[in-house]
Amino acid sequence: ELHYPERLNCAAELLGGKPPQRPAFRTPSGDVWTYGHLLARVDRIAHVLTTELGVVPGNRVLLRGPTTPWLAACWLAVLKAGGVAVTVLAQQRPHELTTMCAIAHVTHALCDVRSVDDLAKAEIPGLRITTYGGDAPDDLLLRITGAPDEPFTAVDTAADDVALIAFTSGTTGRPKGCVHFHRDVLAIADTFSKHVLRPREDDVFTGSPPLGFTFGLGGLVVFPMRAGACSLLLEQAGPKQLLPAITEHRVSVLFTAPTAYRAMLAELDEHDTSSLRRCVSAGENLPAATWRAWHSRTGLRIINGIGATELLHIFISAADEHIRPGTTGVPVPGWQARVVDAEGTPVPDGEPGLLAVRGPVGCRYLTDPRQREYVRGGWNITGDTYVRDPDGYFRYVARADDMIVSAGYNIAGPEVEDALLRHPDVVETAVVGRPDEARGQVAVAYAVLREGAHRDVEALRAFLKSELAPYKCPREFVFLDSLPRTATGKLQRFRLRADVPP
Ligand code: 3SK
Repeated sequence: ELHYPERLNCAAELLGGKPPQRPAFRTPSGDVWTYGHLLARVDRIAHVLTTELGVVPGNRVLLRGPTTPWLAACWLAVLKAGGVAVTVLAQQRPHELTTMCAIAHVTHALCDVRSVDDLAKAEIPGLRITTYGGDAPDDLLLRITGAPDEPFTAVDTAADDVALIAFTSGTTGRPKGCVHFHRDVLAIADTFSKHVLRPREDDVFTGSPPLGFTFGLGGLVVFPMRAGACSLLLEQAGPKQLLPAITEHRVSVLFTAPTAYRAMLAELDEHDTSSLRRCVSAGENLPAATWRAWHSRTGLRIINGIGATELLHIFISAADEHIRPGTTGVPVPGWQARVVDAEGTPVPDGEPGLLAVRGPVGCRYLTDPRQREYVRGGWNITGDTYVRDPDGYFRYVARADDMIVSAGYNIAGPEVEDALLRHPDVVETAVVGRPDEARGQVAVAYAVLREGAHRDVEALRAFLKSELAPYKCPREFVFLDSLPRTATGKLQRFRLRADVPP
């Protein structure tokens, strides 16, 4: 069990006791922020927040911008000043921002000047927006040059004061604000990172998830800082940028999504990835085919994990020789997991049911009735269908609403996708159910093919029939240039079900 002091400010904790000359953040353009620089800049921002911008403890401060050290410093400064960081994505549009600010009662915003237009268009009464990175006289970075160059004493927050409000739109729309405490921020580092990732001080982290997504906030800021390591923050972090960044900066810890691992395979030979020692995949299910292909090309065993914005980070995973491709792993130390039926009763091993978890972080939606569906009897019901194998490993089946029931057969879309991904021409795929009068539903496969590949439905069908029971083979195949995804990269199956591709 984790024990934290009653009074705890997680930003002060992450910044404290670090050798000032060690690198904390780097950028692709060669900037290096040592822990000493970081602390000094965070303190100056905190001074400006509390003296010039009128932030008082408990105020909710929106943070928005591409992944840069300045965004990370603003996040730390808001927390150190006792504020509540409300993290959103740089891609979110005025309407979405209006909704999120209303839900979270946001009073202030710190926004990268390049992302401010949509925020300025949002209708948020009384919102005080301060930009950073621009050349306006009231830009935050100019203001901090005039701020006192002296330590800022962290606000004496309680371990269970609110530190963070993170939004999840899920894969269906309607945002929910998830409240997290100061102790939760440390708990994700002291569970998944400490026991599964096991970072070292000399590690260099990088990855694709933005800091407005808790997968990125944990993986690229909290975990490296907790370990005193360095994080390379990339504004552009698609597969095309990740590989050269790994080579150039000798990256050792990589956080990205299954589709990026798959996409990087095509260009692996052109890059030196020998510095990598840990590769983490989350955000979506990692197909065994992708795990195996990455392992055979790099010798590295991808650490698969399932996390949720509601629970801040990863709660089921496995490390090193305990990793089993095709499974997510076992509960991370500190977490418990089981598979239950609709009434919350555990189902026998080997049978599919709803994943239920509990641990040091819990789901707390801000005034949303969906809280009652997510937390039942003290367990968080994540909305995923899982099977627990008799040896205690958890295997992903589908999102609970992604099971396809066709002519009485249950078909798990991800299983068919995994089989399709074993075909050398298939780069990405999604298999969903479409209503059908005769069969209830039929399975439809959407696929993105390798450049130049022939769109040969019969060949794909024949391939699938050699891999799966025939009833699992999709009735229809649709070829797309890309699949519809949320801003955090999650597949929007509901759009495919409704036949609304990107
Ligand atoms: O939403 C997710 O899939 C996720 C995965 C890992 C860590 C955090 C999150 C929110």
